[in-house]
Amino acid sequence: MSTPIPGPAGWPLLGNVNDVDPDVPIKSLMDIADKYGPIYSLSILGKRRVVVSSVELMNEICDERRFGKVVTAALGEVRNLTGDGLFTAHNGEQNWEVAHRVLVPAFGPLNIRSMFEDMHDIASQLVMKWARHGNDYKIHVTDDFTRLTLDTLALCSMDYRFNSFYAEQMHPFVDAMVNVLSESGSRIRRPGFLAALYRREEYQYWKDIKYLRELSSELVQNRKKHPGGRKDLLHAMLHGKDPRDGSSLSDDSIIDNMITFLIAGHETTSGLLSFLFYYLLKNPSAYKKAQEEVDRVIGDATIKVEHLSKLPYINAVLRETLRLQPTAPAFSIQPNNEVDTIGGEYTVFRGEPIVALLPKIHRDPSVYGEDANDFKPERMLDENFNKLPPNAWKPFGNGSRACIGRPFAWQEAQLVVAMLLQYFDFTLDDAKYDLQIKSTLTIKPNHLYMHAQLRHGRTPTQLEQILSSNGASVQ
Ligand code: FDE
Repeated sequence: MSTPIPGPAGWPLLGNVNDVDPDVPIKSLMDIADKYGPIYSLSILGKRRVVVSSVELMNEICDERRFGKVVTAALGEVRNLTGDGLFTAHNGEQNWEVAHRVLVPAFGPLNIRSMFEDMHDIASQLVMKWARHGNDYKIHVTDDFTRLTLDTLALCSMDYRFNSFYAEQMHPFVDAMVNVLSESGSRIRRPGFLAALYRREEYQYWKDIKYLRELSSELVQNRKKHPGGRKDLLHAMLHGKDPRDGSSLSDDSIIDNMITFLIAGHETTSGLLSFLFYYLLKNPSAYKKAQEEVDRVIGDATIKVEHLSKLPYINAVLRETLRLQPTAPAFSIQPNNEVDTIGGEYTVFRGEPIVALLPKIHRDPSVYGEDANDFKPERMLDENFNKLPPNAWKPFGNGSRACIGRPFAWQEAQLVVAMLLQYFDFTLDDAKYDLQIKSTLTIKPNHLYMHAQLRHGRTPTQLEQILSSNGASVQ
């Protein structure tokens, strides 16, 4: 016997469009879960979606023998830019298979370690910007972290410098990318027959896509002409061979994936860093423990890659931040078979996405207890983290389609958090600030501002000397 999946009643044709606020869709989905429970269904413009928000159901839908990723909603629109690149490929697409096998070693621990100096270089630029501006400067937290993550990705993946810290305006590549992403979100909310009314937006959208692909193509051709000695991700894509049949990536596939890394890695990682500072600033005892750890392990030394594995509390802070605020807040799967049953009673169909609502799954009281909504890094220290039931913490997605950039993002975040705590004391601009969330494809804090005071009475010039003695380009 199949039980109907609960959910809010919708309007004819439109379905539940009005139940999901386009400005805060994730909050809407969480509110509906509070009302209808761990599984509910919505119909959006004639298409049904099932939303899951308990660890028990998550455990079932993470079984790749039964379920696989489906590219839907805004992610489906992003395909116009990145085609069958890793993030936007449908399950089983041939180019995903090849790119995945070629890129897994490139994102492996040794390669990521070798990117440490480049990551340190960009992190030093951020540190110097805040040092030079001084304590009165109101830091727009998400903006500066986005500059950091974009510049880091572009440098580490294709040896390109956006130099975002040296310009008031973002690089045109970044503007075009941000526009395509935001349009991808808007396009799914307007039925195709309305496209004619949005001629200006459509024109800009396709123009931006063309520009992004052309610039990426130039970078690829340029590298082919002047190979140099760099072993970055572009190098891996140009020279890597699929271990299965020796095939390599086409130029188109390389371009798809170059843009993919920037898209998949910039807002997710910058959101993580922004939420992390919000939580530390709101939880002084956690802040103190994190800073004490940095002082004890790194002290006054220049941070080295070896330090990163010795910062268990900061690791726990990162995990706890992504538990409460998984910056890629949902992913969608569908049954491998035409029909399946979940929770022993609910029928689900292929073609109807099942959405894993991570911020709810990550707060399931049956796993995290009654204080699941509180920020408590201790619960994420290795000894506790390793005891979590399977699939209770999934901010990097699932199985073969999980985040390939995880070690990259982790190393970058560890480094940046450690450096910032080492050199600055932070305060919120408005001590009464309460978290507001801005949703696009990802989530990040809205209107979050803070101030940074150099520690130990250092001057910016002294800091510059310390950082440039380590080879960072901070002049
Ligand atoms: C992916 C990913 C995911 C899954 C999604 C789905 O399923 O749909 C997730 C959830 C994620 N990712 C998350 C994240 C977070 C963070 C912080 C990050 N992420 C970061 C990063 C960086 C980089 C570079 C990246 N990232 C990348 C990526 C890619 C390429 C992908 C796809 C994979 C496949 O193959 O599919 C992802 N990522 Fe991430």
